[in-house]
Amino acid sequence: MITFFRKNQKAVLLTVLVVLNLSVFALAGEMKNADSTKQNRIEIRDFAFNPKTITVKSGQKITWINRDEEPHTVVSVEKQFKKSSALDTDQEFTITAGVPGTYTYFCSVHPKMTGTIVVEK
Ligand SMILES: [Cu+2]
Repeated sequence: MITFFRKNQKAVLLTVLVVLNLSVFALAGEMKNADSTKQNRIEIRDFAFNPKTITVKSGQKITWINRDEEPHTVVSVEKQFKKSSALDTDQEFTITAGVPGTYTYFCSVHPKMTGTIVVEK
């Protein structure tokens, strides 16, 4: 029995390596999938939009979430999208990116808070 294992040690090792490799590929595939369906999320934290600038494709959704204890809003400077209501803690606001271009926005409660959305085709 021991001899059998010794003889087959290489084969077992190879099998383990192949299985590990497959899992790595599966993981990479999943990560790729996650990327193609990635959500464009902007966190509002410490009186700032994070990321401050985001690039999305036209038709994609963009979601803000307020992580502060203060209410914040999301208002397009040039009214390129509907403005949000005052977002409470952990409340979200979602828009769909429209025509390509650069949209700037701010928080109407704290106008120094600004952000930019770059919409690509
Ligand atoms: Cu604010």
